[in-house]
Amino acid sequence: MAARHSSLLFFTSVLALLAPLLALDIENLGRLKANLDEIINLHSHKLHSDEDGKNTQQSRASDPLQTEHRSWPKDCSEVSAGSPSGVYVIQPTGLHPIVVYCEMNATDGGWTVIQRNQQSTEITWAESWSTYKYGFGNVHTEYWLGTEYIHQICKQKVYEVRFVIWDAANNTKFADYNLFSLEDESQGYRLRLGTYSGLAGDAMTSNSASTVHDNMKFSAKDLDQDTYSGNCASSYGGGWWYSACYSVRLNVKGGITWGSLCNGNCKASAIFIKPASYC
Ligand SMILES: [Ca+2]
Repeated sequence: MAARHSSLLFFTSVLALLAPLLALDIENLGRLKANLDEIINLHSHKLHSDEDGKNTQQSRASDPLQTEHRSWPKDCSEVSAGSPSGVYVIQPTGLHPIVVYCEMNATDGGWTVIQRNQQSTEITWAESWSTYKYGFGNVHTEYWLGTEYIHQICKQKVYEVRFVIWDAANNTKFADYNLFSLEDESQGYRLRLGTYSGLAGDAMTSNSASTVHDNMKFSAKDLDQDTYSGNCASSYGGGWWYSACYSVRLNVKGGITWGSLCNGNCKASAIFIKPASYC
């Protein structure tokens, strides 16, 4: 008991010493307004590492970051079952560690939350291409994880997506697509969706070419890649996979729209992804 206590004590001091290094290594910590002490898998991860004994301490001292990010989950589906929803560090292949909100309660859990918004948000969402690329907002409330990070996560495996829409009466509706991927930046982060199921309506693959989102490139106010003569992102606010212009608009301050389910008066939205269950 005493040994365990001193080990914990030792560990707490190592954590304090390493905190600034870890903070630097987590690429989007500041951008998403997360604090180290609220990251659920930071503490447990470190305690676990410490059980390896003094050799761990040695290697951590010489190369702490190398030791630390060996075993971060690649997305929230790798967070151990039964863990609570909240802020976690993940490390998609080839990237630095990043913080993200993991939704562990909804159907089967293990969802990586790439977007969350609500009607009363204080975020304007009218950000530049580069701000969308690396994410912004607040991981606890409304945020965009980052178009590049989303692309990198989805490169790892075959992913599915769940759009969660709280309609005008605050009922929760889902739109699931059994495939979800973004092409790389040179291809404009073009969106690729699979087959729809759900009760929210198949608004992303609307049958009108002027309002469809599937197969569209991403546009921001300073990078117009839509199919409209004007600039949808400038006219309508946030960055999105605009055509000319939209049937779905989730990255916006007020006016959240999902097809005809809630046209400008949705209460909130979230976008969840995880590896497709049939893979
Ligand atoms: Ca245009």
